[in-house]
Amino acid sequence: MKIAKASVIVTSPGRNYVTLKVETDEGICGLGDGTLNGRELAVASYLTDHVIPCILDRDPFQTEDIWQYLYRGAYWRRGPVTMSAIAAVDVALWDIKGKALNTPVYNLLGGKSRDGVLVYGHAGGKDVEQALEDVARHKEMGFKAVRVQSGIPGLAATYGIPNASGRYEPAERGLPPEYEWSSELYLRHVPKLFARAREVFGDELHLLHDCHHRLTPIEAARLGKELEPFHLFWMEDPTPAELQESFKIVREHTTTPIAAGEVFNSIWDAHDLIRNQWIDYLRMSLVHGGGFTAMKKAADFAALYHVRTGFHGATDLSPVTMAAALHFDTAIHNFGIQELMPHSEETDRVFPHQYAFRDGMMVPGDGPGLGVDLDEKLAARYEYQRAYLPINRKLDGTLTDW
Ligand code: CS2
Ligand code: MG
Repeated sequence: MKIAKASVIVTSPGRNYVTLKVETDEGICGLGDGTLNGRELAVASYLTDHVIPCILDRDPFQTEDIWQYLYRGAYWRRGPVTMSAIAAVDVALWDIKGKALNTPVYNLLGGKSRDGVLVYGHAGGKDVEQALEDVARHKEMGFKAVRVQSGIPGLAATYGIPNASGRYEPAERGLPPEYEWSSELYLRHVPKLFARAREVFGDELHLLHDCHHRLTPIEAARLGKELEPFHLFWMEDPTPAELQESFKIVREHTTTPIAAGEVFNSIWDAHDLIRNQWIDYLRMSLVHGGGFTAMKKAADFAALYHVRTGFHGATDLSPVTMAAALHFDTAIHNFGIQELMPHSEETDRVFPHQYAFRDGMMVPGDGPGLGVDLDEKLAARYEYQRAYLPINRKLDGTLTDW
């Protein structure tokens, strides 16, 4: 079997997605996601102009060799654009393998290790009580794990809080909006949020929180320590991770579990974090981490150090990545949890899929390949729309981490 054709489809059913469709000479099609939020067209061009010409006529079963060819062969290694493009190819080829062998992708990754994948949903509100109402709504829907974010008294708007439409979307159309930030106000507020959450919901519900890379290591250490009585499932991205050793400071002060990695694109971004056991959960995703071929190795490496996976699953990762993640989560031994931010109905219509949510868990479906499709006619109706993540400034105007 040979790769006969490959094309990139950019569509915007509510938000932008970049999808690679690979077709073989035997008529089998595979899909891969190459969406990089706010930088989508760079990946589309990388694929169309530089990658597709190099993969035509190759054997789609040779995922290891093709991965190495695109990674080592390019000379310029790593980076989110490169790795998202490699992931799109890799995931599409695994989809083809599954379809050619008439088996779900999880069977190619080791088979089922569990019946369902534990997922966490996003609860948010402009203040504590509104956030708790949203937690209650998630509990009613069946969620066993919920991430909780709330507005901070004294700050006009902050990360993860639903907008006027009632949804929180990571990216807004037009140029980047600006949010304001104060670590002081945030640190004062968050322990109160979780104290109330435990008071109202008791001990059983898993609670998570995302700090979104905004604290210094010692501030993160303080927060982790103050959250200890509320037994969080994890505290995410407590501090930026370029300097991996800063996690040592956080780790040495607190037993609150730590998750990091949604912005990583290579295992080298997490090498020290893992081998020093400074984190508990690796958030790298299949789309930004280079696909199944790379992430299987990353997960196996993490397993040696008791680190489990907790893949990124915000709406800017397309249903193709969600399907791929669920196959991966079903198969690997050191799975921890999967993020689930449901896509809009428009997006789900463009990407019909087999995966489903049942009683706080997700299942990938048992059809061949990934079990996700792309309705190209419908996709063509939604043109690309420029959109960006917000940027963040301290109260004195200094640009800070988003
Ligand atoms: C977030 C995301 O889901 C998460 O944990 O941090 O909302 C993130 O900001 C976006 O996916 C970035 O594209
Ligand atoms: Mg996050």
